[in-house]
Order: sequence, then C-alpha cells, then structure tokens
Amino acid sequence: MNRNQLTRRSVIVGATGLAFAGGLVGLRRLERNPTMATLLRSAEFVTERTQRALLSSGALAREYGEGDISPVFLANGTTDPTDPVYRDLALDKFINWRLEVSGLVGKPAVFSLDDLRAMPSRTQITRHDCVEGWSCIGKWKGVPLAEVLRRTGVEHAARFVVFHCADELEQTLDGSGRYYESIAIADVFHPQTILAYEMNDRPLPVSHGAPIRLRLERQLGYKMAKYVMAIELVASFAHIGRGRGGFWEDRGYEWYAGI
Ligand SMILES: Nc1nc2c(c(=O)[nH]1)N[C@H]1C(S)=C(S)[C@@H](COP(=O)(O)O)O[C@H]1N2
Ligand SMILES: [Mo]
Repeated sequence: MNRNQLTRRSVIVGATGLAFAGGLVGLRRLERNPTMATLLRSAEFVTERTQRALLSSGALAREYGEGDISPVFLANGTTDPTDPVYRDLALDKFINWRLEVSGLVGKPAVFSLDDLRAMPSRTQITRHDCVEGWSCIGKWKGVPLAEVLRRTGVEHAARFVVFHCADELEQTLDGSGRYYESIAIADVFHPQTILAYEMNDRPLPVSHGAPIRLRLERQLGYKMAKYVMAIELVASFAHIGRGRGGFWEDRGYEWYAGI
C-alpha cells in the first residue's frame, strides 16, 4: 500500500464518521470537496467524529463467553525477548518498566504499570486471527488506548500511533529487525483498542507480550504489538524502520489488516 492510498483511507475513515454522525451528506461528495478533505485530515476532526461513529456496537468485533476461551492460546513470533534491558525489567516483574508516550502529543509522559492499572479498564473475550491461519479465543483486560492519550493530548498533525517493542524478531546490524507497529489515529477511539495487561484473568505472560500488548480486535494478529515499550504519535511513519509502518509491513504484509 503506498502513501497516497493511506491518505485516502484516513480520509474515508473520517468521512465515514461524519456520515454516521450527521447522516446527511454523501461520502463521495465529501471526498471530492477539497476543503472538506483537508478538514477530514485534521486529527481533532477525525477523532471527534469517528469516536462517535465507532461507538455504535455494529463496529465491534464479536465478543465471546467465558466458555469459549481456548484451553491453549498459541504464542507466535517472539515469545521470550532476549534484549538485556527487557530481561532485567521482567526479572523485577516490570516494577521499573515505564511506558514512554512521545511525539505529536500535547505533553510527553511516562506511565508505570500501576499508573495504567489505575485508569479505567475494559475486558473483552475475542478471537485472535493470525495471518498464518490459526485462531484462538482469549480474554483480555487493559486500559483503552484513548484513556492513555487523553492524558497526554494529541496534536492536530498526528495521524498514526507507532508502538515500539522490546524484541528484535530478526537480528540485523542496523537494528531494523526490531518489532514495531502502527495504527491510524481513528483506531485509537475504537472501544476495543486496549493496552492489555491481563490475559485470561492473570497478568499478561511474557510469551504473550508482558507487561502490555496492544489489542486491536478488528485487525490481524501481527498488528497487535507485544512488549510495548514506547508509543510515538507521528504524522508519517516513512522514517521508522523501513518505512512501511510495521515489522511485517516492511516485509510485504498489508498495513491495514482488517478482518
Ligand atoms: N513485539 C512483537 N509483537 C508481536 C509479534 C512479535 O513477534 N513481536 N508477533 C505478532 C503476531 S504475527 C501475532 S499472530 C501475535 C501473536 O500473539 P500471541 O503470541 O499472544 O499469540 O503477536 C503479534 N505481535
Ligand atoms: Mo500472526
């Protein structure tokens, strides 16, 4: 997917929000109107409108019951990061771990695991679909990403949220094998977009991304970054990794992995 398509998709997300909120104006007409197209790109507009639109339950991924939880949930990709800083943090049960939030935010901030646990939480039982062809149902508890970003503020120019992870999935000399992912600002305000710190009623295990991992229930597994160490809000991800918005995107996968 090239940058033009990304821009277009963001505009469509914004326009959909407006169409849902107002119910009056045609999507096509909005997109053709250059003033409206510019307006739709402003983060403030997108967040406000899409938040309303996405709160409609029709947009939620299916949620399951306790009885549907998979007895074994596969772990994929990195399951035990070797990074020495991460290993030290894990030894101390992540007491010294801090989530760094930076970039196009009103006020950069760091949050401890306790800080995140003290924020409002959401619990959801959902199906995880890996692009490799397996699915598992699990229960996730965490803080909505929107709650975290509400505390830092989001600048108008921010269009993507980038998640920087602790693990290097591919050993490279230039460090480009480190796992990262990115999502659109609009996805932040989907109610099921959470930073999960519990899985199946227990602290998130290392194999599944301790201390926090992203859950983004309407997209494929590779979008759901494990071992999140830092969150960066950006206008473009062209300068990060190999420029395609994620570890697997840099290796050919789609940036928008909707299911
Ligand atoms: N940091 C990090 N996040 C990651 C991966 C990874 O290797 N490293 N693998 C991804 C892929 S392909 C999938 S399917 C899921 C696997 O999550 P699980 O191990 O909890 O099943 O995590 C995703 N997030
Ligand atoms: Mo995956």
